[in-house]
Amino acid sequence: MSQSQQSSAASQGRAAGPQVRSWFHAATNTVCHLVVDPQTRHCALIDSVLDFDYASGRTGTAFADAIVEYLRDEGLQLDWLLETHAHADHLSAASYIRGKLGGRIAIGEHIRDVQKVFRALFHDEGIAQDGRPFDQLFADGETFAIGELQARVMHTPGHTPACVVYVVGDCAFVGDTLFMPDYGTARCDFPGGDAHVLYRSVRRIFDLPPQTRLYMCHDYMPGGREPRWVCTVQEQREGNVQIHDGVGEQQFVEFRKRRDAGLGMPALIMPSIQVNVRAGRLPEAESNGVSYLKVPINAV
Ligand SMILES: N[C@@H](CCC(=O)N[C@@H](CS)C(=O)NCC(=O)O)C(=O)O
Ligand SMILES: [Fe+2]
Repeated sequence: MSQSQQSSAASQGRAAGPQVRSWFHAATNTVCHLVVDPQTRHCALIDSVLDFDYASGRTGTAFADAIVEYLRDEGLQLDWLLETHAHADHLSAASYIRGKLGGRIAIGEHIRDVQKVFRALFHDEGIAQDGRPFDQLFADGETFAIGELQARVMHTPGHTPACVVYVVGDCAFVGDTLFMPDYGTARCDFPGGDAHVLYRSVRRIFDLPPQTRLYMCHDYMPGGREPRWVCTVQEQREGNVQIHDGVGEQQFVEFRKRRDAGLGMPALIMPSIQVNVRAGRLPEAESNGVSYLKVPINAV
C-alpha cells in the first residue's frame, strides 16, 4: 500500500480504531492527516495547507479543495480542524475548510504566548493575544471527542512553545517534534524554541506504547527517497538518527544547536506566521478591499 494514499486500522488488521488518510503537500513538504471514526463517520483534519505563491501574493485552494471533495464524497462529518502548532513554513487552510465544511479550529493554549510575540514583532494589533480567532484552545492532558473516539492532547514544546501532539487510540500526530527516523527532529531556533525542552517532549512521546503509530507533519525525503510519514514509537526509539534511546539530553542539545545555526529561515515564515496565529485567516482587508502581509526589516 502506498503511504501517499492512506493507512487504516482495517487495512492493518487491527480492531476498529481511528482510520487515517494523509495528503502530502509537496511544495512545503507538509503532511495533512485526516482521522476518521469508522463507527460514526465523524473526523478531524490535522494541519491542512493553503497553497501560496509568495512572488505573486496569490493564495490557492487546489490542495484544500481535494480534501474537501474527499470528505464530501465519503459523507464524512468534520468535527475538528486541528493545528499541532502555528506553522512557520506554510499557511493553514483551516479557516478556508471550516467555511466549506464547518468544524471547530483548535490549537494548544500556549498559542496565546506565540500571538503575543508576533503581535509585537509585526507591530500588528490585528493579531489577538487571547487565542482568538481559534474556536478552542487545548491544555495538556485535555481530552475531546471525534465521533466516539477519544482524543488526548499532549503539550510538547521545544520547536515552538505551543506545540501539541494529538493522541487518538493507537495513533499519535506528532506535529514538528519528530520527523521520520532517517531525518530526525524539528529545529529549535524559532522564538520560544528550546532544544532542552524539545528533548523532554520527545521523551514523553517515547513513553507512549511501543507500537503507537506516529504520524509526522513533515517529510524532507533524505537521500531523495519517496515521502514517508508514519512509523512506530519503537522504530523512533531504536533508529532516530538524532534522538534514539542512546542519545542523552546534552548530546542532543549540542547537535541541535549546531544544526540550527546553519539553517536559513523557511521561505514562507513571514506570511505563514501572520496567517497562522489568526487560525488561517488573512489579515483584515484594508479600505481598498485588499489584505496585506508585513515583512519586518532587520528586526529578526
Ligand atoms: N527549507 C524549508 C525549511 C523548513 C523548516 O525549517 N522546517 C522546520 C519545521 S517548520 C524544521 O524543523 N526543520 C528541521 C531541520 O531541517 O532540521 C522551507 O523553506 O520551508
Ligand atoms: Fe513547524
